[in-house]
Amino acid sequence: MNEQIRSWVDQVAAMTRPDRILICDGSEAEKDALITESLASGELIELNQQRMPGCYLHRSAPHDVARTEHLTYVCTEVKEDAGPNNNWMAPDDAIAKLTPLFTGAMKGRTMYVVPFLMGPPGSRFSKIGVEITDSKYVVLSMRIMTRMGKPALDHLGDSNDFTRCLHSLGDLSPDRRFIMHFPERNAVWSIGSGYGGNALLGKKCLALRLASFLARKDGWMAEHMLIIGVEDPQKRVRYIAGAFPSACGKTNLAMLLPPKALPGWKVTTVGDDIAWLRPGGDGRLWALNPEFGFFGVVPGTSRRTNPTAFDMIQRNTIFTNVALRPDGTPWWEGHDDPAPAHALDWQGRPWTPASTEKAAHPNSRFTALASQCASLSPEFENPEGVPIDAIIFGARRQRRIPLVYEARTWQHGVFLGATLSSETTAAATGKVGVLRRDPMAMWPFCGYNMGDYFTHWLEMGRRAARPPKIFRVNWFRTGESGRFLWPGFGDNLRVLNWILDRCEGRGNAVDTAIGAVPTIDAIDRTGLSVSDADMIELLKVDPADWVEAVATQDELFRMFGDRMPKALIEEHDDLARRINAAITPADLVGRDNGA
Ligand code: OXD
Ligand code: MN
Repeated sequence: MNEQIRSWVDQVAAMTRPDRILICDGSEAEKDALITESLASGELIELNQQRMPGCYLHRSAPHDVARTEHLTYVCTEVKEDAGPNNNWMAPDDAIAKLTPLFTGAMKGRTMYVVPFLMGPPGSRFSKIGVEITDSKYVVLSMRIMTRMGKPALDHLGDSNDFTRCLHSLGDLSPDRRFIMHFPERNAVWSIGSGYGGNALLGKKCLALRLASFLARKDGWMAEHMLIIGVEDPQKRVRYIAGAFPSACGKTNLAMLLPPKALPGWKVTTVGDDIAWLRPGGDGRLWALNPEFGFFGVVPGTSRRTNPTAFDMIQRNTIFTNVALRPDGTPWWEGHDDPAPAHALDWQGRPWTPASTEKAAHPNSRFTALASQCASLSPEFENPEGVPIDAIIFGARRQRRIPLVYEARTWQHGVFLGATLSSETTAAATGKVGVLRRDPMAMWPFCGYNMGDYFTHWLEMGRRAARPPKIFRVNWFRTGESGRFLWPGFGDNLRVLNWILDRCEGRGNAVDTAIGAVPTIDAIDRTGLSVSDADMIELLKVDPADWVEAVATQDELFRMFGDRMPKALIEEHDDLARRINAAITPADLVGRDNGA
């Protein structure tokens, strides 16, 4: 055992005072024992093993169902380094606040030591973490989401270069819940929550918040992005990375099944949530997915919407907060099967279709191994990653934002990412459906001042001689009656194809104030019943509608004061000029410019 790990384990044990310490090796025997104990304690409920072998249900505490951003801190020595995008506490104050909460927290419990590897084994880009936790659910989930145990220890050797991730369920009270990041000390302390994003510390905490901090220092990028390969009928594969806020369909896009009307096309999945990107010797950006599994939103997952994910979660899957049918299989809103006449809801209470509450929690989740995903890319384990042709920024927007448009330059693309905003979802606690700014979909995950982050993005474009082209997409634009204008899901491939055409100097577009928008016939609609009128609406750029958007962008940029790069302020001023030039006074009469 690595001596540094051992001495840290001793220190933590002296504080948390567990009854037992188990160093996890990631073996099958260890998994079986953890499952047996979890079934006995009620932390897991066995699902129907004939129909869904290796599948279990976990019910969380009712108030511990999503990320709690207001209890999440970035603890840098200097407050400004965390920025207005993060809650901040001085590192020593944070340790002083959490030490009493951790003291004796593991009495009567087992302390599990979980070494884990983020990234492919043997990759010079991979990172090691060690999570100490008192939750069996966390251990079993880490076993799916990361390369746990031996591969991590082999990669680490006797080095001290690992992230110290300390987690305890504590008493699960939101009053004593904190998720504290110490980027300068390469550590995370999380207490009071068993929820994935708060408790599986390899994911949002290490692979995004701490990694983004490190990436800026070392000249790479840690992003909240999916990575997909798009294979054309000639079998040529090009890669796209896409940033979307939580619960905006990244997993569906990552596993896109092409429509029948586009034979010979195929999408392969490299990742659905996190991308680490680096400039390669060829001047391109290369991306890898540091995770080993998928932690996806369950409601809405069906054979119709995402058959690949649906098949993937029929075995060896942990479900959290879904409903349970009498035959021992799970159910959720948006399942292909109709609502059962009787079930237990996500809290284990009797439920019928007449119930006013949802059967599954809207942020109920599945945790499944990437290796079970039929569309997994053959490059998934490639230690160098894959070369990225295009970056897309997407969000959930009913109005204003066209189906797709293209940035004029890298700098303009960074501006499009920086001004991303989305209607909120159930992935974080708080009101759902409210518009909020979410630059690069990283607002909750950027481990340092976002003004510096924007500067870093600009710098990365300068460093890569052949950076990807950048696009904005919006699958969620609605018409007058609130009807979605675009079918989404597999048909999004049609938009990706236009994007890839543009990367090669093909594909028709018109220049508008906001960027290059496809002409009405530029996106292939073969076999699709989207009318010309709907297409016009989907691609419409109404300058008058953009006036308010420009004003609120200004508010965002001001938040960062002198940390805000001038180049993006210039982009903003340029947009304002272009909008004003395109507008006629009549456009502004009698308009409702809300959200
Ligand atoms: C996630 C999230 O779970 O973004 O991926 O919240
Ligand atoms: Mn995410």
